[in-house]
Amino acid sequence: SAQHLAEAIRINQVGFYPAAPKVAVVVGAAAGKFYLTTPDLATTVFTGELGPQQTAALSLQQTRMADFSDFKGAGTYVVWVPGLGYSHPFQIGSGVHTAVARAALKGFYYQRASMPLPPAYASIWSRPLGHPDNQVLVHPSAASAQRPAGSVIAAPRGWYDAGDYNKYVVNSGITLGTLFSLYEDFPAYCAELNTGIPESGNELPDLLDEALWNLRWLLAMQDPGDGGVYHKLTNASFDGMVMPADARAPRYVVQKSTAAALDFAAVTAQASRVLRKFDRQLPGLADSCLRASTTAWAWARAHPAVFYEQDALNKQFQPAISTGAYGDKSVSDEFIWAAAELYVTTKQDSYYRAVNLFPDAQTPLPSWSQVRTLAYYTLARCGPELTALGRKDLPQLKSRLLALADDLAQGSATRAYQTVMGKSAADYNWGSNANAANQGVALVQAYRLSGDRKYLQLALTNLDYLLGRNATGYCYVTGCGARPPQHPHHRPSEADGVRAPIPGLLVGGPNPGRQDGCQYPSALADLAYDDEVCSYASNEIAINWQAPLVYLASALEALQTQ
Ligand code: 9MR
Repeated sequence: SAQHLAEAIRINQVGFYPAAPKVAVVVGAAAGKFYLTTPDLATTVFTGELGPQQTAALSLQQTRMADFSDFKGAGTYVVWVPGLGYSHPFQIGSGVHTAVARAALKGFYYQRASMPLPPAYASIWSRPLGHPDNQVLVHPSAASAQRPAGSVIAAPRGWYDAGDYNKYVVNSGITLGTLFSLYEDFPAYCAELNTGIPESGNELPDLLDEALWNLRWLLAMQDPGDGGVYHKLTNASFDGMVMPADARAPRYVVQKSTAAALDFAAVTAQASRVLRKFDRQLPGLADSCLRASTTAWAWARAHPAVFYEQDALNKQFQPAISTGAYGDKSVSDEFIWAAAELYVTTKQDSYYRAVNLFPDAQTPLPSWSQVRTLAYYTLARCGPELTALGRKDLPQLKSRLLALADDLAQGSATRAYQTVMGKSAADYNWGSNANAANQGVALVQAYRLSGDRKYLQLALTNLDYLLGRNATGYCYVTGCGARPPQHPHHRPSEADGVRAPIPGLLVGGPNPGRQDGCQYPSALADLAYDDEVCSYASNEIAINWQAPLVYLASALEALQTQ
């Protein structure tokens, strides 16, 4: 029987909690036994029977389950299937995803603009400062009386959005919202999550120090003259594959938009709430955030339909802008999110009444362009502290969030990969891994509301998905597991001369849209993934998929030790 690595055995390459369900999915195996053994194959600790053959709905792979949930012993193991080979090694143990949670949060440090990353914190990925952003030009599309075209503002700090070096307010919104929500949901766990960053020695949790790096940039994106918020801080066109310090194209703030103002208002209201208890360490910041939030909200109410339309903008203004658009012409959800955060922070009913919180029966999975459910998470989380007006809707919020979770979970137990991810091809768009992670977050929310551990197990299936139990067999986080991406679309990883990509970064994932025109190994929904630098549509890292990975891994760690 074969004694070699079998990529056909798909498994979470990091590992399993002792008491949790544990499955591998085996592609193309005959019926028969499987064995859980030590990595040298010398000692068998568990013997099982492969499940019946199934056809995976999207990849059409012929699969069988290897379920070893009954084995609970801590250690390092492989799954061995006679005639096929053995799997990548993985661990069983408590705290098995700690390193993933920490690496994923550290990923944000590597995305920091305007500071050098010294070897003490960035080891072999250290690099000089890039993008000081202390001399940013006001683009003609953003000109105002006080800030005419060509005037100069400072908006340093922030995280690079993704594989590119621009800073986009809309995408920063959901990203910061997700990280602040992690803190609000699991403050004790977050206080212990140490990432070894320059601020690690201070009194704030590293998660909040990291978030502050982006929040302080975000605050500078507001025009103090009118409260409006620039849609993005960007080059006119994308940089080449160079290091941050070598990217010196002029930087602009461009047109204000309603979506940017509302995402800004939501996040700064939430930040004000979270940072309030650190008033001593951060004097005045919680107040500044709330003032920024209310003035951005007022701007959005006065300008409820100013959309960022890059093509239209380029017909009117020079230089033309060709970087990420994050255009969103439907902002009723952004209004709901901002209103909810302002309501919870201020307890003023006027914010609650300003929007229709339940415009239809949907509870949409969050994405950068659809943030309504972030409002539901926050209202549900802060339920007991709400005014009577908000409390009356708590039963509805709970039933909506449980319905979302139940809807996501439907059929997962009988799918070939037994993950919540992959219910239909609709899960696989640009940034499909954001869907997998955000589904996991939604399931954690359902657990928090219901106390039903089945939702935690369902959330775990999507962490298993991201870490290797999927149709491609990749562990989608750089530097994690045995088969992570080697060539993410990420300028520093490509340009730094270090063979290994920067660690802890989640790539976008399978995307049959293949908008980059690269040579994908497959066009099928859950197989359309290309581990090449070229592939910005399937292999780019981005802060809006990084944040729900941090949330999911951290929440599962926090909850399994309780
Ligand atoms: O995540 C974004 C995706 O939903 C869009 O379809 C795509 C094209 O507009 O853009 C993605 O966001 C990218 C952004 O525009 C620029 N920075 C990298 C982002 C991730 O690929």
